[in-house]
Amino acid sequence: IEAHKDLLSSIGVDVERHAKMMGMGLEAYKAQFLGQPNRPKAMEYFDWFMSEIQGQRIAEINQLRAEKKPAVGTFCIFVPEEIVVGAGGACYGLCGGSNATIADAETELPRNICPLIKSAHGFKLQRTCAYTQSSDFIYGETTCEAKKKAWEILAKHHPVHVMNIPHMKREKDLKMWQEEIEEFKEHIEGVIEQPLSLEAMKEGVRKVNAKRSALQRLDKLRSSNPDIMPISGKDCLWITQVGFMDDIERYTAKINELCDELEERVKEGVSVFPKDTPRLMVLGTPFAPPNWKLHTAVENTGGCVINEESCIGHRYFKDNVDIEGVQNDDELYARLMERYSKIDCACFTPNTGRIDKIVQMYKERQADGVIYYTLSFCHTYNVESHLVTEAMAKEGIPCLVIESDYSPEDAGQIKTRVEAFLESI
Ligand code: BJ8
Repeated sequence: IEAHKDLLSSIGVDVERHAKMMGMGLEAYKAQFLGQPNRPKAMEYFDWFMSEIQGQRIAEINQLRAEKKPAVGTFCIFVPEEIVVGAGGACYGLCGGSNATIADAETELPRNICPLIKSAHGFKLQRTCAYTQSSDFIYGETTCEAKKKAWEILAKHHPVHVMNIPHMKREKDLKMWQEEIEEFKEHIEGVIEQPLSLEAMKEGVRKVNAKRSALQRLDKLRSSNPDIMPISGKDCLWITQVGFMDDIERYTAKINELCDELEERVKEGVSVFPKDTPRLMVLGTPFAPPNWKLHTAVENTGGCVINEESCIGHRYFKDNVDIEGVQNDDELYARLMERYSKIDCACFTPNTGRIDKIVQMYKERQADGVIYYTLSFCHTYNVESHLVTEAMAKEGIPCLVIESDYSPEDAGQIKTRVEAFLESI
């Protein structure tokens, strides 16, 4: 970061406060990640990324901007990154996982809303997220009530566009959704000041499909063999988090390198956890970095996380976009809409497909239990937990529900509850 001080200052980052924040983040990373036993060698790259998360990567993004390529910040996996990547730009997740910005956010937002929204808002007020500061605009969406209204306040501080995501998936809703994707493309054309060709967009789809395929490969390797867990759940969570920030081609190559190593580990029977370790799936709201609290609690108390049914997880990479036979822009928008409307966020009603998927994933992975995790005040996931836990009980699947925020105060209590849960399964 020291090497990029001038750049950070030129994009409006509060350099001093930012350095303190990064210092805390690095310490937390060192304490929670580096001491894990027998980590794969390929994790070195992801450790390096942590050290350059607000340094070299920010320089790369700003280099793209200097070349008139778009830099788009998001808080949701509904934003079609294929179009940004097709335009040669970067589409990334913004900071929103830290408790350290919440007090500032509460000067403008109510206390009793989701910590993710408050944290992100606080990062903007403090000017301590170099990704936010580097973005041409933030692309918001109308998924939950709190986000939808918070964009109006965030727009006082940074350019914001909002994508209207429907809450049902009827034909008329999907038609509107497709139009929103087209409008998004027009915004990107506004940044690059030239039309974006069909071929460029298809190239964007190919690159994002390759990234998702690599993550699908990792998901299989970490969870398919009940006796061999070749990598920790916490490392996999971090790897997925990195995917929301890193250069797409470098990242895809690094995931595939890691997967080659994990394949060898599986062949040789190398596991980072003992054979009878309870294997858990985590369901629910996203884990924005540095929110590693739940994974740390599970893996420090004798369990292992084998999958995140989350937007920083399986929901993000489970489906690719099929562009076979696409002849024109409208057909491409339709294929993007088809893919994005498969996302089973709790903002939809009804959302029964999510429950069927959870049961199927649980059986395929031969898991031993699930933890339903929601951020406090996330009404959609909190309410939907009733339907999910009911379905889990019907299937005989052990389930623990945890609601938490970003404060460190409940870490001990979560650990105790996880410990008791692990003993019971
Ligand atoms: S597709 S889960 S990333 S909206 S901000 S809904 S936690 S109260 S992030 Fe999400 Fe897109 Fe859906 Fe996924 Fe709840 Fe908080 Fe709202 Fe949140």
